[in-house]
Amino acid sequence: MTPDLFPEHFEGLTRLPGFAAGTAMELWAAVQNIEAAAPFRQMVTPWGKSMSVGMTNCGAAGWITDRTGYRYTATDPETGQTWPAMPEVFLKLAQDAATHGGFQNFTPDACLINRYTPGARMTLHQDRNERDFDAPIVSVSLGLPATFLWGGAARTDKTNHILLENSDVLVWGGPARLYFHGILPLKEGDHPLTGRARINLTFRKAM
Ligand code: MD6
Ligand code: FE
Repeated sequence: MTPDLFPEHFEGLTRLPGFAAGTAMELWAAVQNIEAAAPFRQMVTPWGKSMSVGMTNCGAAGWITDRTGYRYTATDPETGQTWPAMPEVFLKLAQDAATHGGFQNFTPDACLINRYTPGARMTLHQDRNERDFDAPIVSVSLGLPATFLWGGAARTDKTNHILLENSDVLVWGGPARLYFHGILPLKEGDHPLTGRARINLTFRKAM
């Protein structure tokens, strides 16, 4: 299989269609290993709402939310253990993608893993809990397709819709690092790799 590697460029955002096609099965197997040690859970926002997306992490730091706020932690509050190590296949893919997106020497220390089942969504938000906004974010989609909303610097800015399919990768940084974005409610479906789910890996330099 030859993925079409024609990048699409938006302001501060590069979409690499099919960039993870060669490693998708290995990535999915690694997600299942991580899940066995650090299960997906629906975290609670500081406003007391349970998120529709299931989340876990791997790497030295993991993103969490609870009633006291959003932050990165070294340990999983559910298990008291450190987050599972970032698999080599994750790290290499993230670094290769960052290079393709124009960011050399990306050294992610955190990977947030999101699991969407039909109906789950992510409302417009900014990623602003990382220490270093010069580093990009690399985002990998596996399984069911989703519509990514890509806005601007203000929450009320008009949003573009970008389709994210299995093995698509986004590299995001520079002027758009703090732009608002989200995911529309996932449509019903059954994917050969992941079943009734979409998985998103977002790699960040958090600490
Ligand atoms: C998702 N992604 O694709 C949610 N954030 O499921 C994000 O929130 C995101 O894809 C920052 C950079 C890339 C992303
Ligand atoms: Fe985000």
